[in-house]
Amino acid sequence: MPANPRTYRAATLKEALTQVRRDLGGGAVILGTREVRRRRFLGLGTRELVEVTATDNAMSSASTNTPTVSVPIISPVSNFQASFGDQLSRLHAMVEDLSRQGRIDHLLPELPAELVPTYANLLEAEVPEALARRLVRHVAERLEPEEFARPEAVRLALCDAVEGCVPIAPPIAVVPGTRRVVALVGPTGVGKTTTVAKLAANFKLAHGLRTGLVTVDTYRIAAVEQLRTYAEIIDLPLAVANAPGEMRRAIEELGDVDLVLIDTAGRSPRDEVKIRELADFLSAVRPDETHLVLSAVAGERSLRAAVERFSIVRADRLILTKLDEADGLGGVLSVLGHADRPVSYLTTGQAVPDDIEPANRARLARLILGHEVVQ
Ligand SMILES: Nc1nc2c(ncn2[C@@H]2O[C@H](COP(=O)(O)OP(=O)(O)OP(=O)(O)O)[C@@H](O)[C@H]2O)c(=O)[nH]1
Ligand SMILES: [Mg+2]
Repeated sequence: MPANPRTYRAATLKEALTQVRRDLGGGAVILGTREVRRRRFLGLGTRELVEVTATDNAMSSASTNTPTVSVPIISPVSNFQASFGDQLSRLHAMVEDLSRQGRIDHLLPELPAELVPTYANLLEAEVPEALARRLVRHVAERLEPEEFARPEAVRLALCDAVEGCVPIAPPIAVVPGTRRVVALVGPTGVGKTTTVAKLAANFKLAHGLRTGLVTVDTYRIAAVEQLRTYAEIIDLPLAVANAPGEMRRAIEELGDVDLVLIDTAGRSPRDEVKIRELADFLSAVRPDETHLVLSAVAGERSLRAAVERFSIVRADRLILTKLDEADGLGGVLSVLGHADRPVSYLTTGQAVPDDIEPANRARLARLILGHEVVQ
């Protein structure tokens, strides 16, 4: 007689069955499967999980060295279960296969079983394997073994591990009477101009600082007009530079300002020539700070490429935009760990000037882990 049914949740049936196998051994009997929705572990929104209810089968568990997972579905057959029938059979075969090869028990030899779901969740959120292992190992080292089964303790320790991977820069430090020059650079459409407008509005309206704008975005039709519209609404001086040799003049044109924000044309990370051209514009004025603007919606590979290619312009900080739109931040986390540049601001929507905040380590870690949502 099956006893003590237990529930296992995972992103895929295969992962859930792996958990069942680890926990209950080869004689496990699957009592039922269903789909459940749960708030995303990393990022926003919800995701579908597969929940498997299983029990150990005393009849078969101790009897054999050939591990098998039997999958009789004895709960009422729903459409879901029916549609999964085939898949279950295939997975049954796959699990048997893996067991025969002795691989399941060695998939994660160094991880305590209770932390395997945490590891699986990180992988599912597209955190690269090596980083996911590092984070879970950190959790394992931080906690006493008896705490592994306490979700809140695991959550806090994981947050702590993630915080260690997100370097933070202070907000732009403007000293009234001293001109600070700050440039924003980055791939196309990531939100540079909108972020310049948000920063300008906040520094001028909230802090009363004299702020001016320079645009070197003379490539895209209406790009200058976009910034000019913001400049008019916020009532700021705006100067345009069409060539590197015009940069100094453009800044002087703004008059006596405490903060110069330079908006630049979006560049494809693949277009090295244009990025070099941008570097020429900036080296003509040597900004005090250059922030590389990255969209949290972008995948890990393109984020990495942007960080790498824009190193020519000597960006020393990162601004993460569109956190409100991102579906999972595993890629962002991975890139931040390698970017060697701290994050200065986060932007969380299209509204100027509201949807921007100085980066905060704990907040960013919680957002990345889905412990907190934007706004
Ligand atoms: N959801 C969301 N949208 C944003 C955010 N920041 C900017 N946007 C939107 O992204 C789009 C592009 O913004 P821009 O500021 O024009 O981007 P850009 O980097 O200046 O673009 P290029 O100059 O063409 O390279 C606009 O529709 C913005 O409203 C954000 O934090 N969240
Ligand atoms: Mg722009």
